[in-house]
Amino acid sequence: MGLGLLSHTGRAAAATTSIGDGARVPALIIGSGYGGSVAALRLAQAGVDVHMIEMGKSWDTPGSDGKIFANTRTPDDRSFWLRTRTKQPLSNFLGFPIDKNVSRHTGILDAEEFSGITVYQGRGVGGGSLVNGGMAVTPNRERFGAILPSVDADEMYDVYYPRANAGLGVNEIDRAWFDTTDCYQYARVGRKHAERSGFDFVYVPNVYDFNYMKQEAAGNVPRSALAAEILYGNNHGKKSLQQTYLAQAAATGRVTISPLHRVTSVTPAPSGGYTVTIEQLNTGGGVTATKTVTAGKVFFAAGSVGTSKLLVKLKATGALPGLNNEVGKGWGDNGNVMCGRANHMWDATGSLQSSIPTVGIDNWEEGGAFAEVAPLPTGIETYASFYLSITNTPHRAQFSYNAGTGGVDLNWQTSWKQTSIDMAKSIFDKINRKEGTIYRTDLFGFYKIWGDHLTYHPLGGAVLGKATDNHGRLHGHPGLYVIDGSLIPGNTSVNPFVTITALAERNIDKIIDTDL
Ligand code: FAE
Repeated sequence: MGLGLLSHTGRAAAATTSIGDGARVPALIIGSGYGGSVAALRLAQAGVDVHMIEMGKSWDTPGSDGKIFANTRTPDDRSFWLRTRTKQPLSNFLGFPIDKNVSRHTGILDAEEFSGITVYQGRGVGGGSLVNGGMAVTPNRERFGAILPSVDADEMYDVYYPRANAGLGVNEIDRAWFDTTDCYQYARVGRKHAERSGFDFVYVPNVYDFNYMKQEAAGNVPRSALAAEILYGNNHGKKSLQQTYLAQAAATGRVTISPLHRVTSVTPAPSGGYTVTIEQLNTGGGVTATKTVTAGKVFFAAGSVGTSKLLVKLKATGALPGLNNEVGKGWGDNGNVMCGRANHMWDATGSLQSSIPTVGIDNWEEGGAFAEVAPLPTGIETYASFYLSITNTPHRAQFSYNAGTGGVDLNWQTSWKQTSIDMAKSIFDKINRKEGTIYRTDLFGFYKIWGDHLTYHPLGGAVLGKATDNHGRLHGHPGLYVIDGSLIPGNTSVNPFVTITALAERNIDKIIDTDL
């Protein structure tokens, strides 16, 4: 495709394989999201052969409709991880439930349920980058000390945030186009209301290629952001990790990936290194083989929930007895809470909405909330403004092993979301007063205002400087590292993936310098 634009035909072919039983690898990475992809690329560039184990699919083959990914209006078996009924984050529309039956498949979005909270996560080569909104936010420097107090902020802002933004292919929307295009009318209404109430309104960079989006709007290329694609993948335009870090990693010739393989155990090997137990899955979720591999070094990059669950279980069952008591602690939801507002008829938000959010309302200092103006790409005029707020919640939960079920529980409490709701209300109560508008009550159930049952941003569980040293080396077991969102203690004040990527860049630099 010309113009340097992205389409699935330009998707980088990651070197996928099926790891052999009994294989020996110098470095094994569990998971292929942000942390895992950074580690894979930098280790490979340093001359280390890397094998990545990813429980989800490789997402490189079109389905019967000719597309790799389904859109948000017509979810199908590609959309959810091993469910027979969809569990859409917005469960209702005009009060009516919109979930539907699908066949059980290793689909792209996992709605993982713990008591009190549903945690949404991406499944597949590329992890969360497959399903997320692409909002690429570097937190305000003044707030960084509260996020990761033990990390040198100068180094992060001078070296690692710029490196992460470059590696991720972050770009900014053309403001003149934003001001005129139909597909951001909803965001302009959000801007007008925020500014009339005196809030700081910010433009947020993204990894979606805005030049491609302009071409979509002009009718020159197949639509993706303008065809309601986001939560279940983008067929075009989005620079997810397969097009960025993983494409570069594949180009080194040193990185192979085993999709549909799930790590279940890591334990010290008698001959040095670690014995890793891996289940191979079919697309129905069944286990077709169990393999044992030996790895010199193991990087936990299974995401905050995946890494925490593994470490907590491995400590409790004695597979990794040296792990300390910080493992499983410090987990947070980044204060996520959703809501909608009902606008007046003169504030139509448009029937064509880009699924890629690109603006936000910043009331962090005064009210503890940063709200992204999110799309509702239903294809019809809804007169609704929709928001995902990130709030300064103090609540942190802990994972623990449940010997009865053999699973790992999380002690999150539903009532903890009230703090986040109060912080979000610091923005939306004021806007509603000013505009003479009300909250929508039909998006999360029958007469329910707040989407307070979920998070898109799980963080923590193996916190930097607690479960690990200041660079992600797990205490008690040399050669084991954590390199994903579980290092971050529950909150980043903004959307998290740029910080996860930058921190991974910082840590792998140190590890390559000193441990290899
Ligand atoms: P992650 O990307 O989750 O990767 C972990 C990988 O490990 C996954 O591919 C798993 O399938 C795999 N895995 C787990 N357990 C195992 C196992 N036992 N064996 C093998 N593989 C395993 O981790 N963030 C932003 O900054 N901006 C946004 O706009 C944004 N929007 C979002 C929208 C949605 C709907 C969701 C769900 C998330 C969004 N996020 C956003 C959050 C972001 O995607 C998330 O913080 C990162 O993906 C986390 O990166 P990690 O590397 O920690």
